[in-house]
Amino acid sequence: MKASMIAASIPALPRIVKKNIALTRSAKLRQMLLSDELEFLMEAHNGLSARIVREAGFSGIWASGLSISAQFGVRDNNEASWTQIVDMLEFMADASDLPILLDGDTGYGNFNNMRRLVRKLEQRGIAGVCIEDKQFPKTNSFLNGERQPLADIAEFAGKIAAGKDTQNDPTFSIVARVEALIAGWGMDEALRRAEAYRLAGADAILIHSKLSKPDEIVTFAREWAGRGPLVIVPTRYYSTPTEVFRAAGISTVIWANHMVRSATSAMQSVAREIHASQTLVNVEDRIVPVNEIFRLQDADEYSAAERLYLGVSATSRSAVVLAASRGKGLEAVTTDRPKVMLPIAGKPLLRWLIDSFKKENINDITVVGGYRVDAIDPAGIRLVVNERYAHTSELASLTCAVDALESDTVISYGDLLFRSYVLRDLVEAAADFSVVVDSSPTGASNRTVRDFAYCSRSDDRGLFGTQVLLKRVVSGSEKKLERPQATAPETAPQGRWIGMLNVSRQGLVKLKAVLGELRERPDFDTLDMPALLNALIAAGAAIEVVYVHGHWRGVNDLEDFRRAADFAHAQTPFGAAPGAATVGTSRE
Ligand code: SPV
Ligand code: MG
Repeated sequence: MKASMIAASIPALPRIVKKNIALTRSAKLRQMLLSDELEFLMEAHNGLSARIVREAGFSGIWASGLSISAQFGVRDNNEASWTQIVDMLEFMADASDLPILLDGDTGYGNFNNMRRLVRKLEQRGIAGVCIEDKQFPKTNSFLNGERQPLADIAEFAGKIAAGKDTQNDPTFSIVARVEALIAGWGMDEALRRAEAYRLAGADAILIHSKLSKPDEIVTFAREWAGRGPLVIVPTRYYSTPTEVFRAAGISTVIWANHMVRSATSAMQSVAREIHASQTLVNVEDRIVPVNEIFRLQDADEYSAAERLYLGVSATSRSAVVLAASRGKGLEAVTTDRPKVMLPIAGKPLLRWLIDSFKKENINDITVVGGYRVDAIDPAGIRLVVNERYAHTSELASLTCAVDALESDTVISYGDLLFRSYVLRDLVEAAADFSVVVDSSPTGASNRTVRDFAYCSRSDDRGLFGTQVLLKRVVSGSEKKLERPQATAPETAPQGRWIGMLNVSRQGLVKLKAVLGELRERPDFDTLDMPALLNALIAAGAAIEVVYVHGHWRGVNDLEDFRRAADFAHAQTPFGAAPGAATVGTSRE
């Protein structure tokens, strides 16, 4: 019977007209095959390319056998096992919610292998499989296609029927690929096979051609006369206007290998360039930044989940350490290093601070260096530089670090030593802003007095849980210049701000805004951390006070430096430091 006569006896195919309803992936692929519009499947070969295809706007993915083999570095001859292919499909299905049509070669064996394949594909959310009527193991159709033996029609029809009988989801699609034109068997054979496969239950026919013109495809489509959806792969007749496919009544076009080919040409030129020039500088601006890879991997979702399941204090904290200054009063010992690299009881001041952060599980640590930044040991930190350190103050340094911050953050002077609980109590404070204030008598445990803290209540150490707010901080230099305003509690301050501020993720938004406003001021380069705290308070921020009573040290002059060693020894485990005899001899 001629194909056109069969067509006349077949009722019109049902059309799924409703779009935008929540469909499974299989239903979406079936809808694409049956829709009146010309649809497109784009090749992908791994999770990353599947994500890129989705973001480009495609509605479905062709999991190309050629491309998946190629990205494994093997030939398109069933050298990769079918389970390796299915493993890759799992990554693709996870990375993209698009329907995926697997290029299932010959079904990887006989009807029985086909049944198992269909079960495994359904389990992994794959929308359909295309099988071709060649013999296992196959060879790519464009490699000596005419020499490749075709499958027996009845055997192949049985394989299709076995697949259809196996699928659980009625919308899972099996596309039968006719290789008769590739193998040089002619149009009649192609039509005969397509019809047999349709009758065996195939949901669509893929008619393949290796000519550079679409003639065979157009003829086939005319003879086929709408008996079922037709799928084509115009790799060879690529210059054909897409309108020709529409006019021919094609259902779906597969762009079959263009992701792996474009990736290959990009990789070849970048590899060549880096090899020849022995530098990255020529390619950096011509390839995606690493952050784009993070975005495609959905790194933000991981961070959000981390906050949810590990708790905000677990790994999502950052710290910024202001360490740009040489240290006034310490010139004699800082010719070759900044203050933070002064050795205290055998290790640099900065390392004491970093170790304290790490103990609190704060691992994302940015240190802002300036003076002799080359002498700062960068191990375990992100080092940024305030190039204008000689002419600027603390807020200019903070600005160098703050834009990159997104999680809860401790901002700290670089010259602090403290007992562990001081940092722990600070990060455990629930407020958006919290500061550590030392309520011990001014000057008692620190010779150099700087940031006076005026608070809503003085430290009543018997009253745990009472919230105390910071009202104003007056820094040493500021105190000389201006008196606390009339609204601030007069007379004695309630303590001293030790130089540590904790800011929540939400608080960070406000801090960035206030810092942005301060940057507009002509005197910005002279502003210090107390100026920021006062500006935050003026902008309505509630800054909670965490009182301590001693138990910390700042290093501001040679005498502080000398005494710091005693304090540090007292923080060292028993038996670990020979000089630990000073434990308990002072208030620290
Ligand atoms: C594939 O993409 O692996 C295909 C299409 O099967 S083709 O390479 O044109 O045969
Ligand atoms: Mg293939």
